[in-house]
Amino acid sequence: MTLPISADLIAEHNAKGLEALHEDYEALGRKLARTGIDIDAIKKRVAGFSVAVPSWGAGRGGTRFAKFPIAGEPTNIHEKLEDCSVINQLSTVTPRVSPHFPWDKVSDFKALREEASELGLGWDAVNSNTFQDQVGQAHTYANGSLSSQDAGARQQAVDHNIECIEIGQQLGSTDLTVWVGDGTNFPGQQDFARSLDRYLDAASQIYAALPGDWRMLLEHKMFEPAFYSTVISDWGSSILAAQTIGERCKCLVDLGHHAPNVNIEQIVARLHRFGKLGGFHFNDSKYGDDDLDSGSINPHQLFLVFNELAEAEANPRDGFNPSYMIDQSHNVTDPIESMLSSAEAIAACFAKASLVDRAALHGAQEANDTMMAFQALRRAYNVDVAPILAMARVEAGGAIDVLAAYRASGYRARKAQERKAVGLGAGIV
Ligand SMILES: [Mn+2]
Repeated sequence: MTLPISADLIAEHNAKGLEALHEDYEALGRKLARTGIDIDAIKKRVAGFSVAVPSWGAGRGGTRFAKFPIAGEPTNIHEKLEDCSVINQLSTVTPRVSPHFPWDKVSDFKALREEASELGLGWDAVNSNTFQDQVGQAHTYANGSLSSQDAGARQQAVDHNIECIEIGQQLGSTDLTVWVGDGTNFPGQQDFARSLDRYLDAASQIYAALPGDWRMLLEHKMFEPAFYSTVISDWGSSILAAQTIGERCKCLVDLGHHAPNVNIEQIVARLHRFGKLGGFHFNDSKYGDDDLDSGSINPHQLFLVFNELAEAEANPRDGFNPSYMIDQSHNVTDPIESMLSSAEAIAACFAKASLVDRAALHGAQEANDTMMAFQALRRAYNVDVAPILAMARVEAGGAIDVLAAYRASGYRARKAQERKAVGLGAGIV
């Protein structure tokens, strides 16, 4: 394995903070022990946690209006993998990359799998793209893809998704994530029932091509690019579709794809209750699908989502295997820094949810002791889990302070010398 950041640099960086980290870890350990929590057990749980990064997240995103590239940005999947490797090396919680096709298309996927493996990376869910036309394609998606009235466009979208599955098999993925931008901008533009019928029929054809150990994850989104109606607009449409399509068809929750102020943690619990919780796209949002960095706006919501996940894990019903991924648009930061910071925010909420005294919470719920039920959550949320995360990272070869180590590495400046410049252009994702 040849990793992009030298182990010496990380060790040198860690040497400066190791003594303070041990002090902080031991102090927190004593504090948690007073409430019967073994800090090493929490650290072990944290060490087992991981979240995938999207290949497209390695590049600068944009708004619907513009994109402002930075020097040293990746220009192809090979360079994106290298950047993803940096994120995993320092954070130790992002060992998988989620690719997007045709954006990440190469001629030899076996070689790409090897290349990733050399960088310490595996592959997460494969993402199809039927929300934009590709040069030379026979049918336009201007009026929809899986739900289009045009049978040719529907077939083309089905075929593309099946091709994504075939690519994913070569990479070693076992999930296909399907998000369609299908919808309308005008009342009356399409018939709500018939467009959903067409979607279900086409999606079922994709499902029929799914290998036995694969899952199909349906990602709903309330609006954008369509601003009046969207075919799979909410978790209700998503679970109905997943139930219609088949057992291994599950729902994927992108935190930014809901109406403002929707209780997402309750949606998580509902989806789990019916065996349809497939995965997450983590990001944060203030107004809509803002794709801001995870935990940057509403870290408490992220904690509450992980609290429901901890409940679900403890009570798995028909199984518990959600796929975790970051899905953000990094418009004003170095994407590597954003994903380092986000991975830490996500792991922190996972750790805090692990600290919740479930017996106390459930006891208070049973006794209708509202304040103590709330306090069971609040006590865990208030704990600064940074020493646990840092210790887990150090033990796995990562950095105590991920951002400081990244900046000390001079990685981006080095890439600015090596890589060709990314063009300007409209923003997407
Ligand atoms: Mn998403």
